[in-house]
Amino acid sequence: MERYVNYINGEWIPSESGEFIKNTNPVNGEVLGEVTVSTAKDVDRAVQAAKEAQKKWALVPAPERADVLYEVAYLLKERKEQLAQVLTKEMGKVISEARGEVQEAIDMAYYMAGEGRRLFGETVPSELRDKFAMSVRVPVGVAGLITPWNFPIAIASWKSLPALVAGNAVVWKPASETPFLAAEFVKIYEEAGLPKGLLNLVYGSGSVVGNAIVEHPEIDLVSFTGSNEVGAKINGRAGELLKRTSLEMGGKNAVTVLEDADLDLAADGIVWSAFGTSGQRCTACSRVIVQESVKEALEQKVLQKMKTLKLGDGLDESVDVGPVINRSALEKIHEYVKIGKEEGAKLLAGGEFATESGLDKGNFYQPTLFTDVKSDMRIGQEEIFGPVVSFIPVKDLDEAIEVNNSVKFGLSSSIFTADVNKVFRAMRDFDTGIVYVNAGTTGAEIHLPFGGTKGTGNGHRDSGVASLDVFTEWRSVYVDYSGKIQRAQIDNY
Ligand code: UN1
Repeated sequence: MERYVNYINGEWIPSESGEFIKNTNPVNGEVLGEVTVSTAKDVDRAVQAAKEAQKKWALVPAPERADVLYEVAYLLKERKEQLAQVLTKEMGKVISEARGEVQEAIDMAYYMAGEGRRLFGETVPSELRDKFAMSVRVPVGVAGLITPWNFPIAIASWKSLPALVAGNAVVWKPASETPFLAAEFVKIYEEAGLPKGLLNLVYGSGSVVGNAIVEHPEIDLVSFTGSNEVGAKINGRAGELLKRTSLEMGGKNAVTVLEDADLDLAADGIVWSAFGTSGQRCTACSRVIVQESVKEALEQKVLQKMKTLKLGDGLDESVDVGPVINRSALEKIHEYVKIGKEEGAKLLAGGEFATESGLDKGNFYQPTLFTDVKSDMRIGQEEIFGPVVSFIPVKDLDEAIEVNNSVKFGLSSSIFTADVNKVFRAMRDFDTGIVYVNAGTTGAEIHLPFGGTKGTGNGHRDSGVASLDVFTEWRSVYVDYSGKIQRAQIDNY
């Protein structure tokens, strides 16, 4: 049986706990292998290694640090298929999406390697004569990364690559559902020549390891993607400790469809962004805000397309929708379906576990469509993280904007319309961090900032150049070459 262990200071070693937990395939419950259960002591060892290594790494010129990232990119590219297979087996997303996700990591590696020759600061004029002013980026120190299972390599790449190119060291806790891919990613860094101690891997389910990362006095910042519940706890504790955090949490993303839209295009966008990855994306479309006059026509088109979706093992190239991650996710989704029915929403498709032969051993849920949902119903407000979409009828664009913005999250939204004026209204008035026009709510590209407003995040962004703001401190530097002590704000006025 495959065994995965911690990677601390360049060595693969089991946790001192001596415990292991099983890693299973969500398609059929097959045990894929087992993984060490780390402890707070492992985290401490990882932090000590990271701290030592970071001091030297910060002195390596950034273009030289970037050489390692280019190697990471080449190796990811070379192993794209192998990594995608691991991803599909332990997480369940279909193989084409798994390949796409590995591609995101490849793209991020090239992009952040390029940052080794930029990492731009600013030069600005000084208020005073014979004085030079600039701001430069400096590493923060040791970064604690806590990453989710739904995009186990893409999100890990969004965080680890900018952290490392900017001169930090990393202690990483991947989700316990996707431990193998994490180990494969770390092996790539190792082969790419990353000096030991700079990237340390610890595993844990439950809160012990996560807490140890948040609370460790020598972890300077925590970058987290995951549930709002956990994010809020991290925010609270890190706040007390005055520790930097970057939090990326839930979404309740909506596609708005106006009566002048191309309804076939909109239906394609809805089906892809609601049921792709079995709805388990932070960016998944969970609401369709539709103008009343085209509601029924759009429902029919979406229902038609839903009928063609094939559920099954994501390794089969013809499958469209894989399982959800585990039993408790499956039950949570079903619970929301019950809530939706009780609230008076009309169920047009799905609403049950998918138990046909071939699916009975896995965590499969039927793609589900509710209509006549009122925006204030729980299924119209809360994140379900599964293949369930709610149609909410509205009169016009004004009401659509109000409904779009009525949730506590603010990650992604989209509008389908042929009217350029309405496009610009939506771009301005949708209150999310990402807005799509004539496309679904998913599909962010790595060179743009990824993140959301309100309850989705705390103002930071993953990926894009904005991610460097998470992993660097700004240092303002003033060089006075006048030969005298000039008093700012006084001598020049
Ligand atoms: C996520 O769901 O947390 O934009 C990430 C997208 C993907 C990333 C999703 N590129 O849907």
